[in-house]
Amino acid sequence: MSDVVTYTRDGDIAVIAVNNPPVNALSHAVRKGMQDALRKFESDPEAKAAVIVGEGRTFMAGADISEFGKPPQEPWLPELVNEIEACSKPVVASLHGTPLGGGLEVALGAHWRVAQPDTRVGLPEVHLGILPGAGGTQRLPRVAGVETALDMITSGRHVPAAEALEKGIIDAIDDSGDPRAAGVAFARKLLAEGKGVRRTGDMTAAGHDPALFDAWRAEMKKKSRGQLSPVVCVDAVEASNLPLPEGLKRERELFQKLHDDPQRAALVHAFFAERAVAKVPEASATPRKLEKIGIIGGGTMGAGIAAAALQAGLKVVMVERDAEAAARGEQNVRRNFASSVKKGRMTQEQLDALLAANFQATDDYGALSDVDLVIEAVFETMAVKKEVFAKLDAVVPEGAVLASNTSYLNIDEIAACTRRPQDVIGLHFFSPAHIMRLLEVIVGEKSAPDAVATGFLLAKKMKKVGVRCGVCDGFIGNRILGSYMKAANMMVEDGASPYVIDEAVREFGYPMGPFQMGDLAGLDIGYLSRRDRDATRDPADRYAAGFLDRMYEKGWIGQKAGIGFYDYSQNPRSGPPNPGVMPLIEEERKKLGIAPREFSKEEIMRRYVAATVNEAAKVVGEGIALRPLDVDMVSIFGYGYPRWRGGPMHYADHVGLDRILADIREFEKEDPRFWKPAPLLVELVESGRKFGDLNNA
Ligand code: T1G
Ligand code: NAD
Repeated sequence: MSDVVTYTRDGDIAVIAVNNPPVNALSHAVRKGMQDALRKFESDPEAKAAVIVGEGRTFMAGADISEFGKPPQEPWLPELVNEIEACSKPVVASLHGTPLGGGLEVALGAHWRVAQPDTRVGLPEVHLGILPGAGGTQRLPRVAGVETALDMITSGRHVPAAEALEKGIIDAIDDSGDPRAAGVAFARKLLAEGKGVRRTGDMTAAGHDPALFDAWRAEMKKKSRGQLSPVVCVDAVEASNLPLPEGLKRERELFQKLHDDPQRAALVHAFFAERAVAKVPEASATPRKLEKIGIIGGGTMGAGIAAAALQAGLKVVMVERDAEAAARGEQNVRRNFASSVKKGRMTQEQLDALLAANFQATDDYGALSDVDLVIEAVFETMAVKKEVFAKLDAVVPEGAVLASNTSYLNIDEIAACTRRPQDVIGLHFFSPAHIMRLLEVIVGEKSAPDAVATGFLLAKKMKKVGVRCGVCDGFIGNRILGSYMKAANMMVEDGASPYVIDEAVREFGYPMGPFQMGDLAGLDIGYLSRRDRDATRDPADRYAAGFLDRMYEKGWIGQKAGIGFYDYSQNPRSGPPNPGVMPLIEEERKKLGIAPREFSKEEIMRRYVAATVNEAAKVVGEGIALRPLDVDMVSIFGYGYPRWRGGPMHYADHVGLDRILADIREFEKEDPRFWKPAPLLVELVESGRKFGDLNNA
């Protein structure tokens, strides 16, 4: 037998145990070991039934994703699952942890399934740009019906054991806490009841209706904004009314089509990158205690951060300027929980109890005397930040971590106004902070490794994706945003319509275009930050924001004013173009003496991508971001970058760095200052390397 699969017998029950930490991925060695064990079971006269079980924290959590793109090795998973199903003696899958993807497909190939109460089953392949390729699209509809299969396979959601039992995916729940014993007991009970094999393939998938599939396909097309797998998953489930062998053949064709599409590589890159971002130099440091946090400021961000902290089980003390503002801060926190109460995820009583037990709003900085970490989220001016940090330095316990949620300001300058710069970091959340998953962890010159590690611990507790950033203006995300926004503004001045730019960017896969996003965040924020920089802006740099200043002066600042680039008078969240914008832009062009020209959507995206990648290459080249994958995660989790493109750096590798550099060199002729190629990009092109080569550095 192999070292990852064992075959033992408990009386007349064979036990096939998989032990391939950390998640029993169905690697080649596991598949081979299982096939050998199955064949031993079939030929073992003493064994009347078999149990398949996973050792450690979970049943098999799927195929080994790290094998994707490599030459497939026999036995293939679909064949192994067919072999399990074809066994002449009953096979029980005993589930615990997260039987996902190929793991659940193995279980669906087995004749019976028993699970521990906290088991969560699912077919999340859609998130990897593929579909369940070992029979899941054919066997799940047979045990649970077409509608459930469509829901689970297109959403990839993890289904708790109780619901799986109700839906017929599993046959029983065992709360012994011992999957091996549970499987053996269940198999014994089967034999005692004279029950034998029960092949899923022989069952019929209930609920087939062509109209249902058309409706799901249309819905997936709308929701997936260009991602292929959700739509193709529907096509695969539709084949489950065919005899199993034909359905499996159809599934294989569709699987291969998705497997060979660049979206698969992009989504697999995103899967591993999402886990790699936590691998930072400070990860070996022991985080400090983290049970109670302070939040300074109860506005948009302070209240969002407080809600995220409370959801993560932390105690929160919010400090505002005065009692009235503190009360307003509490109301803002309550508002952030409103949709959870409305959707029944929690009751009003539970919310009241949570706030009573774990939340305090005050204007007394003294209330921070026992916090482990404090996050400042007050007005974005250096003077106010310094005043607050000086106060914190006086009241917060020694050893606590002091963090700022500043969007742009210099963390080292803020730290310098305390006696403990080693305890100061930046924690840059994204609005709404209780929903957005990105958290930029800013490491100052003097930040201690365990202070940084505490920032990452907070990210983990809040189920956020923490990304390490060095100190620079705008850190990773806002700095790169500044570059592609400037490219968009320059195109508007030169003749492009902001509405066509928004359309092109949406068609690329973003949820919204740059001018829609400006309206959402508020054009006043950009205006105030430009005024902040008037004194330091180099007059040689193109300004390209005159039309935005004119809009600000007219009060067209976006959703919060009901009018911006779009008119929100009918709907606070979306509306038709504001008819006053184009005449205003044409007026600005005249003033600047610019003869407008045509921009195709193709050119718009070449410039948008080039500006993004060029600035991102500077951010990586300067060490602000540790690796290109960190930029990809910031863009995906904080700026709506389409995950199925893998992030701007992965996408740049896909397009070809030489092509992007060629574009930049072409644009450089118009503006050698803005379009100066990033040294790292030039170096990679000259050495024939890719951003991806730097991800394992
Ligand atoms: N293959 C390879 N490595 C995997 C893996 C997998 N399937 N799942 C996890 N890992 C690694 C992961 O990279 C990390 O490594 C470590 O395990 C712990 O993971 C034919 C083809 C199971 C819910 O999509 O959703 O089957 O960073 O940090 O938060 O239809 O991992 O420590 O070096 O995420 O406790 C379908 C993917 C595959 C499940 C555990 N299966 N995994 O979460 O730990 S496609 C999936 C997860 C398929 C068939 C097709 C989660 C988890 P490292 P972790 P976690
Ligand atoms: P906001 O105006 O909504 O809230 C700021 C709050 O700070 C106000 O309630 C104010 O009363 C309080 N405050 C001001 N001075 C104080 C003091 N000395 N002591 C205690 N409280 C004080 O602003 P916001 O949008 O929540 O932004 C806060 C910070 O977060 C800024 O640095 C901003 O750049 C940053 N940020 C904002 C966003 C966003 O999208 N709004 C995103 C990321 C980061």
